[in-house]
Amino acid sequence: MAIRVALLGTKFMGKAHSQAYRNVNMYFPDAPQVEMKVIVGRNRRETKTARQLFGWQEASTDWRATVNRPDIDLVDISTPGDLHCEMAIEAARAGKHIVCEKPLANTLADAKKMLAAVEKAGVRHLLMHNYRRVPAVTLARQLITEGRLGRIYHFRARYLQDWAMSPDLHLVWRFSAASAGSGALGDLGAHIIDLGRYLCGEITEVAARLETFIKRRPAAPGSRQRQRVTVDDAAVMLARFRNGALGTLEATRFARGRKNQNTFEINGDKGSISFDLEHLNILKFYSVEEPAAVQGFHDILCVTKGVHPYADAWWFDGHILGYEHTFTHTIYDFLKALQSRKRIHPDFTDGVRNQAVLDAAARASASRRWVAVQ
Ligand code: SOE
Repeated sequence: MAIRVALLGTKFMGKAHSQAYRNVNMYFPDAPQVEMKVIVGRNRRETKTARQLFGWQEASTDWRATVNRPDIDLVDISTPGDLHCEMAIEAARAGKHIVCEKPLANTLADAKKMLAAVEKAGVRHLLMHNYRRVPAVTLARQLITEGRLGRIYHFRARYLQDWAMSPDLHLVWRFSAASAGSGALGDLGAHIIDLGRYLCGEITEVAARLETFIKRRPAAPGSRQRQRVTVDDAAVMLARFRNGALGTLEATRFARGRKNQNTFEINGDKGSISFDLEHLNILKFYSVEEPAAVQGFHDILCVTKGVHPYADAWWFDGHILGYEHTFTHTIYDFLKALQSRKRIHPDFTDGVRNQAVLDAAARASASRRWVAVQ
């Protein structure tokens, strides 16, 4: 039987998730089919347009009624962070499986409540960190798990954007702690924290510095009234992993020219890997196991069928993939996990752990000390 989905959210992430459900139906016939039942937004007209464009059967402005409908199996929360907790708790109580955008919540306390709710209800839960399912990143994890890098010493990650640099940009929800929880830290830092945990294991301690470069912004587009920005524009972190590795993580909305650059390098005693989202089909790999004469970072083009993760579903060998495929892969794995009842990663447990690192980073910045991750 098809899995009947309700999507809460009509904006950027709503669009990405909608496309993922459509793609799974089209390209992954081994997954349970999805029925795209209802899309929910705040604004009636925008939601109707999104319904039509994204391919949903119905549009609604009442998320609570939708979540409680008996003909919905899975609730996808793609809204700003301040709604995640209430929506997830309601969906769990109604017995629905849940997909939730990152970061899981705006506070560690809310993230824990969400985890408790899904565990109590016995429903399945996925936290959408799409970058785990870039094939090159999945391959990176395989190489590390196989011991090809040996003991890991360094995780060095940067997530850079520049959209917030104009002081004339008004106070959108992403600049408000009440709606977004934090700024670059939770929006971008959460991704590289998640990648760090996925690839190198748990983070036990952090030192950090958050900075808000533009402290007041127009209250509305073109307004002369300025209101306080209550989140960070940039966050830099030092981290220590449980396995002894050291991490440096930088997340900023103030890297002029960088639109969405998400990169990491990992160094181990037997090899290194390096990834850059702007060249997402490639994983760079260096191995001391190669003959000395040919040692060097080389490019692995991660789109070979039968070899690379997810390649079988798409095109001929070497026909490259993009940003949107990462959401499709994540939703595909979740649907397969629902079918097989296997655990999916990242789930709300990962969400709580990621949130604990975000929380520790904020406390470390405020106290100017190293802080243990709770
Ligand atoms: C905006 O900064 C944003 O869309 C994030 O919210 C996403 O999580 C990130 O992957 C791309 O940038």
